[in-house]
Amino acid sequence: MADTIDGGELCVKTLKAANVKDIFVLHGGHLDPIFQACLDHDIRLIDTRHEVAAGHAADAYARQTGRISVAMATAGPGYTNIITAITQCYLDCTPVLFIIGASPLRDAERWPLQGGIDQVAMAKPVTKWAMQATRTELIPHLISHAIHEATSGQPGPVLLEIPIDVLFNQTEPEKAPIPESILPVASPAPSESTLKAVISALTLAERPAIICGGGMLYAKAAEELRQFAERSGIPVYSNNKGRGVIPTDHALCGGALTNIKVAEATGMGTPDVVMMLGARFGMFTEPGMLGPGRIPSDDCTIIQIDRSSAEFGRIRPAHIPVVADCGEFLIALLNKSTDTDWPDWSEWAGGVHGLSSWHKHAYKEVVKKTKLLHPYEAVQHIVNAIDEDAIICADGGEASGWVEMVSKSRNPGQLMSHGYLGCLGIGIPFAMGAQVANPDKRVLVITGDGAFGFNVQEFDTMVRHDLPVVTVVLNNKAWGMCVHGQQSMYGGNRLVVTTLADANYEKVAEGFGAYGELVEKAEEVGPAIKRALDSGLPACINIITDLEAVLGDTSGEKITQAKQSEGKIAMPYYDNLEKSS
Ligand SMILES: Cc1ncc(C[n+]2csc(CCOP(=O)(O)OP(=O)(O)O)c2C)c(N)n1
Repeated sequence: MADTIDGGELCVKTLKAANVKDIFVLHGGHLDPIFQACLDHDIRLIDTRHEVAAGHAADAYARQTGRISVAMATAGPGYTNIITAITQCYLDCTPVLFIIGASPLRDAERWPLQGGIDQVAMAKPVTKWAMQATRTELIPHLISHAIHEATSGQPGPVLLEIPIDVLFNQTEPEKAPIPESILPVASPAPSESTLKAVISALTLAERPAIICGGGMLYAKAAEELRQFAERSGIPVYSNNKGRGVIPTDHALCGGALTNIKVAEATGMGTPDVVMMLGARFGMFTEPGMLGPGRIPSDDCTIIQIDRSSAEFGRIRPAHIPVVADCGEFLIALLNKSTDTDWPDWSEWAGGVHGLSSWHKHAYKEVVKKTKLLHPYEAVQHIVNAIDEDAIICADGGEASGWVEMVSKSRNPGQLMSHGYLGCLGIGIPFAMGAQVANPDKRVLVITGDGAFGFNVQEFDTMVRHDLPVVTVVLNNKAWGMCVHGQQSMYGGNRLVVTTLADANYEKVAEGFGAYGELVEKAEEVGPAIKRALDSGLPACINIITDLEAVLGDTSGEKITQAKQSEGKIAMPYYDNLEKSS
């Protein structure tokens, strides 16, 4: 009989062709042929204690490496558990291949174990592409197609469901050719005329700005961006995903998008021409949780560079829409602008950078007034105790806000935080993915105590896989952002389902074999972080912080406005409602 190959081996050999080295999984017998083949083909399996953690870790791994990343979950509950992670990849445009087990094709409509649901249909609204493998020999083709879908155009998650009978089945190798390599699709570059229009619009500006988003993370063009910013003198803002494309202490770094509102409030004015590099308009630019008013203002000229035309005209008109990869665009722009005579914007750019650390002055006195440690001060001590290249994963309601404000970034991907899903629990899994992708870097999680609870079981994964991530809990014994929201909306005596227990989280971590410490005083934070890093183990530092400390952005101001105005109704997180007459 001729040699045969099973679906698992086909799967793994195809993933090798795409240079996949690590896969995040939680076991299910439906997928065993894949796991067995990984043993033979030198692919590392990082097995987690909850499927959502495998999915989030794969998400972080893709953000860190800029390459396709892979997560697997078994049929039925394994799949339903991982859907949150798929959804986050979808909203944040992360290229992850999810391979999902399924009950036998043969047993459709017979109520088989972990079956009876249309998994592909469930995936369609939250993936770029979702498909079922109906024949074993189709597996290599479907995987390479899936990877191209995930990584080309606007990146995003893809899902391949492989029913157990299709995976265990065997075929002759010549019926299922495996591609030699699966190379990234060439990225689109801008045309000459577009570049001319971009340069001309920028040179006419009085207060130009560049806004970077996730597109810059995958473009791997931080160096080109820095060169262009320095050559033109245009300051650079970025959202969470684009952070670090220019170092936070660079004289042209404007920091977070919310700083545009700070510039407006100080009378400095806001940008009149912005160049959006792989950044979208949406919750980070529109009125709502981040305060009233739009970023940038309505009369601003918008140059928008994105790999997908679907973003143009969404919410805001793009005056110069450019379908291009941000890296290709910046290279072409640098070449085209060697002789450009850029106006002198140094006063504006200096002001923009100066305001990026507004919080240092704003919180200097505030931190002295809380009875317990203020989270702003706690994060300052953490940041001062770690090396400049450490990766920080922020999680929690207000906790992540403090981290975004205080932490410094020298490189893209150095801070990973919440995106459009606003999903608590990402911190620890993100850190696991980042640590696997960067074995030589130190990785920390800074999280609220509420968010910490979602994936605390992953200390087991970190211990087993030697991932020395340091997790710091900012423990205010509450769902802090929710408490503060209820206080503003309903008054302090109307708190409901928003408080938490006084738990020894460091002891939970110790129970898994990790290093743990409890910290209550400011001066203890730095030394405790250093001891945790030196332990070489996964670690948990439980810092007691003051619930009285409220993050400036929390809806208070907006709610007060609504309360004072007849025609408005306040809602948390979104713009106020207009009362219907
Ligand atoms: C998975 C998920 N569940 C619920 C929420 C709603 N939510 C947003 S912020 C928040 C409180 C977070 O509390 P914690 O993590 O302790 O951070 P803190 O605000 O106290 O800093 C909650 C419950 C969410 N965003 N995600």
